[in-house]
Amino acid sequence: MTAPVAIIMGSQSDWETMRHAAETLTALGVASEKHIVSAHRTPDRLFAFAKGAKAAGFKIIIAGAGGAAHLPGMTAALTELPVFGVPIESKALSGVDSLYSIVQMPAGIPVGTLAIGKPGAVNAALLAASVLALSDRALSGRLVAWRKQQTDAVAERPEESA
Ligand code: RP5
Repeated sequence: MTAPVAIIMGSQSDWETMRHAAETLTALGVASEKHIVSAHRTPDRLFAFAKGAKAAGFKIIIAGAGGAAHLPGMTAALTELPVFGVPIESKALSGVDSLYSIVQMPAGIPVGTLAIGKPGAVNAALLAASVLALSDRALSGRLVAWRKQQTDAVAERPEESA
């Protein structure tokens, strides 16, 4: 059976960020498939992947890319599946270039854009899990438990150093 979530990224160098999406999904018991799909370097692979994603059984695509980050938008143009974009923190412009490239989609082709870097990767996974949980009661329960654990881990007062 195909995993419900596909995590795609423009380069091997994006994995250090995108692994946080994969790890968060794993913690929630959601399977994911990971692929390197570059809009610039492997455009044919992008077309084949995005065109076939729905028929392959994926429900949600998380796409991470940096710099002139066309991957999430191009993917969204080629599939009706929900696409969540994660702007990778680039060296030259700290990911602002990635963010602007992903977030400012013209009306008609949506990309749900998350924060730059690791927070965006984690939140893309949580958002994907929330959508899947609408039709998966067990996952919904795991999501509630995950949030409770996060809440319980917050101390009431800061530890003061001696
Ligand atoms: C983008 O170019 C990738 O998503 C990556 O964030 C960026 C740099 O890629 P590498 O030069 O590290 O392969 O397409």
